Amino acid sequence: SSPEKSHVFKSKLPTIPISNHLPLHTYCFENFSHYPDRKCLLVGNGTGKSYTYAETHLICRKVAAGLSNLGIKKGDVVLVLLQNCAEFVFTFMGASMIGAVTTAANPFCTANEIFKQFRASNSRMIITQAQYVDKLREGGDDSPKFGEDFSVITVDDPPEGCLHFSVLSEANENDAPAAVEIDSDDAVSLPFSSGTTGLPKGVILTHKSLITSVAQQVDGENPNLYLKPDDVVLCVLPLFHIYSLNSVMLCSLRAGAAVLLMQKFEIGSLLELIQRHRVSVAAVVPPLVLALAKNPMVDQFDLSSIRMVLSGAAPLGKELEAALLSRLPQAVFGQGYGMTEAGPVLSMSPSFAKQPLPTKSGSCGNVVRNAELKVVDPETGFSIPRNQPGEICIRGPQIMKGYLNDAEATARTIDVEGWLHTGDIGYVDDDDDVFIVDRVKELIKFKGFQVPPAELEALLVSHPSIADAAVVPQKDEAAGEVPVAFVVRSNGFELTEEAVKDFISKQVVFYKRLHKVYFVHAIPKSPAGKILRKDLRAKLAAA
Ligand code: AYL
Repeated sequence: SSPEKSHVFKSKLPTIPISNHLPLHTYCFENFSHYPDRKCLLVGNGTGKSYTYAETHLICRKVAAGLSNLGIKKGDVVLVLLQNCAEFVFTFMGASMIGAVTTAANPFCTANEIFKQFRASNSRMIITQAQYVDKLREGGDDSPKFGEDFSVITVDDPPEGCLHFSVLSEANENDAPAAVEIDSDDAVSLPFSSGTTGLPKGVILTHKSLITSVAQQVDGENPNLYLKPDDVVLCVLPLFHIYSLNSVMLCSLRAGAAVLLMQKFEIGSLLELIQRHRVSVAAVVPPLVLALAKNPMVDQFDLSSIRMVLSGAAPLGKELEAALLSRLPQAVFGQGYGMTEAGPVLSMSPSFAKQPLPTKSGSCGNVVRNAELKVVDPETGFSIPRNQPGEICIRGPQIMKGYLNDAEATARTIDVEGWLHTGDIGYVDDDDDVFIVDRVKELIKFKGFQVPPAELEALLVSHPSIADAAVVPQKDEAAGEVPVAFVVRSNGFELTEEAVKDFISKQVVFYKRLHKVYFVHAIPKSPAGKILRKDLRAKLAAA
């Protein structure tokens, strides 16, 4: 690791021209006039409803006009609180068309969590389902006020005080402002991520970042992720997470494939839908690989249409990969490695390419094209050669513009040379295969969902009987990792494990719940007061 030599890794695929000067919706719908009647969205909820490319594009334009009729302008933020549905796609693309920004959240979030994101993103409107509206009327005294600070649109029967989605989807498409100037550096999507440390922050993804990322996957004569026009791509992972939004929705639209929208994961209906719609490409996370590999129901269905399975968002064991392939012998399996801030994809299996290349089991594929990846020694900051683990860094036009209103966190994550530091430890081997071996950042991943320890720690110390607390990941067979807490009781207070768990579960979405509480006398800290998470993780591993 000498300072003179810099070790930078690039894709084996040639660099390609990328149309990242366009607005995102123009780029995604660039080719659809060649196939207006091809299926674009298939709604997998039993209604059998579907939309062709021409219909989808038209509704997106109507939604653009509808949003604009309701006062949404360029730069405004719309909060989408939806499970997967066609309206999610219409809203995202429609907002893009008028230069507005979509921030999406998990509808299972608590009112508090939703309002935090609402406020931080300065949202103007919430698009949701009727069942989540009551939650939006709650909120504390300082919460944004329903009907005053925001309007609510529901995609189903609107409860009192809400508008129906038809005010958007049935607007006159010609009402949209004629020429919205969109700069490629303007935000289009604002996912929230805690990054390497601290609380969730808005991640500014611009038209340029998302186009670049999609192009790195599906563009070029030899696309890295080869989606064909007759592909049916499974969209069961939530669109409010960047993995599904980017690698499923945007990539499919660009490539002209059909997207099969599934509201939520349930193994029986998933298998039935795969069989009925002849799903050919499945984007999954490790817990879903587990279900497909091990659930006995799988044998009762014909899954022979699946030609590609992409797993990402969390580490996947080799045994599980092997088990899946024995179930789906005709399919090509590979991983993608991403991080919201990175746009999100850093590396992708070359086995999905039009001219596929082999990759090793356990690897996350090769760095994407038109980008640079390096591995740095966390001590010295110098880049290091192949086969040695260090912190993965990525540079390219796909990475985020920065965190919203947080220059300090941005500067901590993207250095002056433009390298984004992931907080992941990994290495690149002799064949350019990327392997992730550890995580040095605070982040905990429950089934691929982000659990930011700092958020739970802040809640814990707000409890009158808790003097100090630290939250760390514990390995878990089904979820990958689960959050567990080390808690110091305040002097003289009684406090049970159950009470601590309940206190947290009332305030957070299900995947942030504590799975165990260990009472201790002190939290180990560095002289500067930083929690020594490594020590706590080691304590768990030893137990
Ligand atoms: P975030 N293997 C191991 N760890 C992974 C992997 C993987 N394949 N993918 C993601 N991670 C971890 O922001 C890693 O610690 O985005 C990374 O820093 O919710 C963190 O998850 C980022 O979590 C794709 C494939 C997107 C994957 C993604 C991941 C988006 C997850 C598009 O095609």
